[in-house]
Amino acid sequence: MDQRTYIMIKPDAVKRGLIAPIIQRFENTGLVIERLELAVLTREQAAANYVEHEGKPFYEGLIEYITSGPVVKMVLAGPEAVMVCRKLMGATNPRDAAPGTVRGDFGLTVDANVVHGSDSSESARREIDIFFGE
Ligand code: IDP
Ligand code: MG
Repeated sequence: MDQRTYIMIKPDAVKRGLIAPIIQRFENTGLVIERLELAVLTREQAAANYVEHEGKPFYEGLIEYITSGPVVKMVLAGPEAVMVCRKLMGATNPRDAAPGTVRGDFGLTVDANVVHGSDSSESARREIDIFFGE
């Protein structure tokens, strides 16, 4: 059965001109892009997306960073979409991410790690509502 996931190309990657090669990686999986939009996140959207990290040392920097410029918001759909995308993204810290993954190939630091992707089907529903709800 098809599953949906929320994927976001973060501001560092947009600024570096990496939108096309990153979208290519996701398209290569066979998943279907259902929604696609360039936008600057509001602070409210950023806080809602990262609510689980509130209070952590990196939280303020994360909110500042993710609202610092345009991102590409996407909904991808297909079999095991959440797991397929998390595998493709690689580890949170690009230094630990395997070559061939998006973070491994395009990222360098944990605070600017190129992409966001939902970590479960539940998170995906919540995040799609935050970013594409009315
Ligand atoms: P994920 O993006 O792989 O799901 P999470 O642990 O959910 O990783 O963290 C969310 C985001 O917060 C990461 O993508 C990264 O940008 C940032 N982050 C996580 N841990 C750190 C840290 O130790 N220092 C700075 N930023 C961090
Ligand atoms: Mg996460």
